[in-house]
Amino acid sequence: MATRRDEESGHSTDVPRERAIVVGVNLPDAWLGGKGGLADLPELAQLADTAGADVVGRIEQTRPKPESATFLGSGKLEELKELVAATEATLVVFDNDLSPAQGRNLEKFLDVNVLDRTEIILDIFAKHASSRQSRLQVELAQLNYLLPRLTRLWTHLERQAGGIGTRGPGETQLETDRQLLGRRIAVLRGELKDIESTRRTQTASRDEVFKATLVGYTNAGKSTLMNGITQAGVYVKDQLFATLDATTRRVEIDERRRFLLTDTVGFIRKLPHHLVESFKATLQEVREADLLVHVVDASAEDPEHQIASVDKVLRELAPKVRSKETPIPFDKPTLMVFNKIDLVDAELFANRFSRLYPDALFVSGVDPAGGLTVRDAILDRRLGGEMIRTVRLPLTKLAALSSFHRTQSVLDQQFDGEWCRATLRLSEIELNRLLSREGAELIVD
Ligand SMILES: Nc1nc2c(ncn2[C@@H]2O[C@H](COP(=O)(O)OP(=O)(O)OP(=O)(O)O)[C@@H](O)[C@H]2O)c(=O)[nH]1
Ligand SMILES: [Mg+2]
Repeated sequence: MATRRDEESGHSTDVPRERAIVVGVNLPDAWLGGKGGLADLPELAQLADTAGADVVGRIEQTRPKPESATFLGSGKLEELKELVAATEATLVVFDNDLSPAQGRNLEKFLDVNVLDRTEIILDIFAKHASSRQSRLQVELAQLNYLLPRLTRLWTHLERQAGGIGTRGPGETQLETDRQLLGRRIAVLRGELKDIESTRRTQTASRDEVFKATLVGYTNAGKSTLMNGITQAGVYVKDQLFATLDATTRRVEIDERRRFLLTDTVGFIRKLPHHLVESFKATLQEVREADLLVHVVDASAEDPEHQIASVDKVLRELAPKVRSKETPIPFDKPTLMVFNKIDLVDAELFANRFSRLYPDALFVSGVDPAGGLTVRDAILDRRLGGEMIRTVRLPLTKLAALSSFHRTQSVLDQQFDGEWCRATLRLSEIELNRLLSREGAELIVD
């Protein structure tokens, strides 16, 4: 059997590659409140490969709804069993999420490990987590996922210890009961909170500086662009979820032309909810950004689908911003960047997408000029489009006006009790920043 050295985690053990069959059930879009839709077997195969399995077979089925006990219908299930035998598969991976009972039934019938989409993504995250923060975040996501599935985990581990899907806290939590798991979850939450508050103290002094944050589908080329713009030396690899930790670097050409750029974890279609929850601290970078730089892989089979998936995750994050930190809902300014343009017919592609996204950039991150184009566009957005607006600001936040005073951009200022009313010359981004971060309110005359 093929072996592979686990370079990312630095472990020197040779991990045998599993042999996987990928299975997808196409369901009507509306099934289970929008959780249906078409399966994406090429992407699932990429996920399986990143997790450490060679894909030896594929099965796809279209159904009006899943079979309740086994997800697949009985005919397809027989076909799958035969394929498992013929290919000597050790693992079956479903693109759909399985209930604990479905997983158990399938494993019993097929006599191999069965994982669903969430489990395989959690496994990749476990494998790639290297910082203390990302390890805690992954463990929290895994425990939240395992809690309702403890019984299944037991039978699963009895069959084969150490395979895909059993990495991480699985082994160490084997003897524990639900209560113990609950306690561990509370400890993890506490530790993550501590890390987050330390990070906040460290970044408080950066508040004056403009923040741009790279977001996008996994493998779109965010880290490549980050390196092109900042020489940060971030890990780049042709695999899914290469980056799990947010990295921030300062870009400074001169005193006015400067900003902070942050590289973040990639998104994916149907990102497991446990991960979004656990990675809140990492995704905080997205909430704090003045400008989102949405990187899209132009060579992807369906770039629009990827854009929609990223927007969906961003929207999931947004309500939390609105309820707590931001009294006024707002859309974050976004710069669309179509990357890997060297892999497609550039003219044809730009023609098609510039109609939908008139301000988008079309670049190649592996070409140094690509990074520079994105850098200059960020600076344009930072400095361009000034307007005059009046805001009401709590007196405790007066410091937020100091940069406007320095650049003679405060046109009028009046005090009224606990509030200051100021008329400012500012960019859209600066306005959003006052509204979202400083508790300012826009006064519409
Ligand atoms: N041909 C080509 N390849 C690119 C380009 N940009 C990035 N790549 C390649 O695409 C792969 C993924 O790049 P990354 O920068 O790691 O992508 P990412 O968005 O950071 O991915 P995650 O961290 O996994 O979410 C790497 O193999 C890069 O070398 C580009 O403009 N052209
Ligand atoms: Mg990356």
